Amino acid sequence: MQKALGRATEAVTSAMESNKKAADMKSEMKEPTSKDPYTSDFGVKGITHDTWLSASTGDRTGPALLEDGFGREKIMRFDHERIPERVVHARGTGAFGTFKLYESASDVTSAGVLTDTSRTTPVFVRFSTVLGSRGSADTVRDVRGFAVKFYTEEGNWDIVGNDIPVFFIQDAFKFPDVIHSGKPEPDREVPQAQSAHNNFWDFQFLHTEATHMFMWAMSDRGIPRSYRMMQGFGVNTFTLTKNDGGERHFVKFHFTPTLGVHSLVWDEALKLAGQDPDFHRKDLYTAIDMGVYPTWKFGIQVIPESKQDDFDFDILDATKVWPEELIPVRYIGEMQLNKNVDEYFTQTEQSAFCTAHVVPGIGFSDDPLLQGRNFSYFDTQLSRLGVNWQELPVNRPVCPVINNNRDGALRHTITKGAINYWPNRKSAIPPSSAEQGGYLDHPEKVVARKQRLHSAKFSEHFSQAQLFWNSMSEVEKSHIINALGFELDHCDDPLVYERMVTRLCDISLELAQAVAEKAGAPTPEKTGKPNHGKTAKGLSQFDFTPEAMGLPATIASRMIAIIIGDGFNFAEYEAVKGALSAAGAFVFTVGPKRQPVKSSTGQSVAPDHHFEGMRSTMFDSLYIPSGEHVKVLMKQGRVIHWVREAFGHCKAIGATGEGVSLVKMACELPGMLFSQGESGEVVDCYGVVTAAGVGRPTGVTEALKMVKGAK
Ligand code: HDE
Repeated sequence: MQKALGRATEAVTSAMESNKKAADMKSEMKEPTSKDPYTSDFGVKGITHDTWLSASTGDRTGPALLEDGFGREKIMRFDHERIPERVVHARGTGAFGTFKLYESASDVTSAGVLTDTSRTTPVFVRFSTVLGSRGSADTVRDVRGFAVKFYTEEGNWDIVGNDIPVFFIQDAFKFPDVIHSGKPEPDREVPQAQSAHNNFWDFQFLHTEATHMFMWAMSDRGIPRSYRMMQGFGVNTFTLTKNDGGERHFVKFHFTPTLGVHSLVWDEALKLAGQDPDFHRKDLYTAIDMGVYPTWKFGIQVIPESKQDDFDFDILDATKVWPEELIPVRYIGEMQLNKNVDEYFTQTEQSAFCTAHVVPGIGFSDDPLLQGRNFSYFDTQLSRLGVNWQELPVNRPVCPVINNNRDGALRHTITKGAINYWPNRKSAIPPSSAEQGGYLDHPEKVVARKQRLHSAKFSEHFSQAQLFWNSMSEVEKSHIINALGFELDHCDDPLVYERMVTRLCDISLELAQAVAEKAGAPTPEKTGKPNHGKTAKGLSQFDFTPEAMGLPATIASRMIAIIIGDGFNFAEYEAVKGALSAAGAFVFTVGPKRQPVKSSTGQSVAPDHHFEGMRSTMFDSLYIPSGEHVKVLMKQGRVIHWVREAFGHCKAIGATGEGVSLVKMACELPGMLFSQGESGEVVDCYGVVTAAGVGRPTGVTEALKMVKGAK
C-alpha cells in the first residue's frame, strides 16, 4: 500500500524538528549505513554473518565449537529478545505528536500544559485492544485503549484512557476478575481476542455494574473504522487544582476526532481480522506517513467540589458518564499525531503509562477504580520493563530528572557524586516548594472509618444503560441487537445466554426480545427494570460526524479502489483518480494482475493490487470506469464479489458507462433502482441519485425505501 502512495515522510519530519521530545529521542538514535562495518555487541569487527566456527576437516563443515563467541552471542541474545507482553492491552500501536492549547483553563487549574496557550507540548499516544495477545488482530470487537503521554515542561502527564467513556467495574479490586472472564478460557485457551464466550457473559450477568459498559462494547464503538476515527476518554474522575488555594474541581477528559467517529460493520471487521490483521496499525501509519495528520479536539468537563453531590449518580463512579446536558464539554485544545515511530520495540512496545503520573495542577479523586490503577501501572512496569523503566527513551521526561535513584537492573544514567540520600551534608537535591513549581497535594479533609464500601448511588446499575440504548439511532440499535446475537450464539451454556436475555430486560424489552430470538432463549414477556425513556446527547456516534460537529466533511485519507481490466477507459480513469487524489483520498488501482493492463486507447497502467491480493473490505469506496473491460470483469466471480460485498457494507460505489452495468448486475436486489444518466454519470449505490441530489440512507433497508420514494 505504502509503495503505491509514495511516502511523504521527508516533508513530514520537519514538523517535528522543533519538538523537544523528537530532539531528545534523536540523541539515542543510530542508523547504520552500508559503510558501517558489522561488529559484535562488544564492538569487535566480525568477519561473518553466516557461518559458525567449526572443527572442519578440509573443505567440509565439522562439529560446531562452543568457543565461537560471535555465534554464541548472536543466538543467546536472540533467545532473550522477548519481554513479557502487557497483561491487558497487549496489542497496540503508537505515534508521536503535539498538543496545543487554544483556551486557557486557568480558572480551574495551575497546570502549565492547560493554561499556557503559547506552548506546544510533545505527546506519545498508544492505541490498543484490551483482550487479545500481542499478535492478535486489530479489528476484533473490543474496547480500544487510548493512552496519551504528555511530555510537559513540569514532567510527564499520562492520560491512560479508552475509546469508551465508562468501565465494566467500579472498584479496582475486581479488575483481575473482569479480565480473567474476558481472556481465553483457561482449560483450552480459547477464544483469542473475543468476548464471545461463556465466561465473559457469565461474568457480565452476575456483575450488574458492567451493564452500561457492555452496551457500549456491543455498539459500533467496539469496532472502530480507524484509531483516527474514535474518541478517547480519561474515564476516571481526576481533579484540577490551583496553587492559590481556589476551589478544587472534578474533571473528565475527552478527545474527539476531527475526522468524526466512524465504525466498521461487523461483517467487515470479521473478515478484516483474517484478511489484514494489521488493518488499524497500517491505517494509522499510512495516514501519518502521507501527511494527513489525525487530530483530536481536547475537552474537559468540570464540576466544582461544592457541587459534587448534586447529581443522581456518584461522580466518582466510573460506570457512569456525566451527561453533556448537565455538564457540557469545554473544548480547550487540540492534539495532532504527526510522526511515526522509528522503531516499534523501543518506542511503542517499551512505552509505559501510569495513571499516577500527573503534573502540578492536576490531581486524583477518590474514584475507587482510579485509586487502584494508581498502584497497578507502576507495579506492572516493574515486571515488564524493570525498575529503570522511566529512563527508557520513550518514557523519560523532557524536563530534567534529578533524584537519588541509582542502581537497579539496566540503569542507564551515570550519576556523578557521592550523594544518594536526603538529607545530606551538602544539601544536594533539595525538594521544591509550590512556588518553585513543586507538586502540591490538595489538603483534602478526610474523616473516615476504615471499611469496604461505596456510596449508595454506586448500587444503581441500569439507568445509564437505558440512557445509552434510548439515545441510539435505529441503525445503531439494530447493530447492538446483532452484536449481542452474535456473542450469545458463541455461548453454548444455556444458563449463560438465557440469563443474559433476562438482564437485557432491565434495559429494554424490545432489545431483550430481539436478542432472545437470535440467542435461542425463551422470549421474555415482561420488562425488568422499567425504562425511564430519557435520552442524552454525545452517546450516539451520529453526534460526532464532522457535519454534526460543524467541521468540514472530508474524504482525505479514505481508501478508494479503482477497478480496471484490459480495455478500460483511460480518460475517465485519470480524471476520477486525479479528482479523488486532489481531495486527499488514497487511491489504488486494482486489476486482474499486477502486470500492466492496457486501456482502450493503448495506455498501460500497472495496478497496485490484483483482485485476489486485496479485498473490498480494505477500501472505503470503489469506482469502475467505463470500457470494454467490463464484459470480462462481469464474468469473474471475484470481481462480482468485490462489488457486491462493498455494496453490502453500505459503501459508496461510483461507476460510469458500462461500469454501471457491472454494479447493477452485482448488486441488483428486488425493488432496488440504480440511476444512470444519459451520459452515464456516477451511481451512488447506497445512496440514490434523484433530481434532488444524492440521498444518504444508513443501510440497505432505508435505501430501498428511498428508491421507492424516488420513483
Ligand atoms: Fe488499565 N492496565 N487497568 N485500564 N489500561 C494496563 O498497564 C488496570 C483501566 C488502560 O498502551 C496495564 O502498562 C487496573 C481503565 C490502557 O501501554 C495494567 C484497572 C482504563 C492500557 C492495568 C484498569 C484502562 C492499560 C497493563 C482497574 C481506561 C494500555 C499494561 C482498576 C480508562 C496502556 C500496563 C498502554 C494497561 C491495570 C482499568 C486503560 C495491568 C488495575 C478503567 C489504555 O497495569
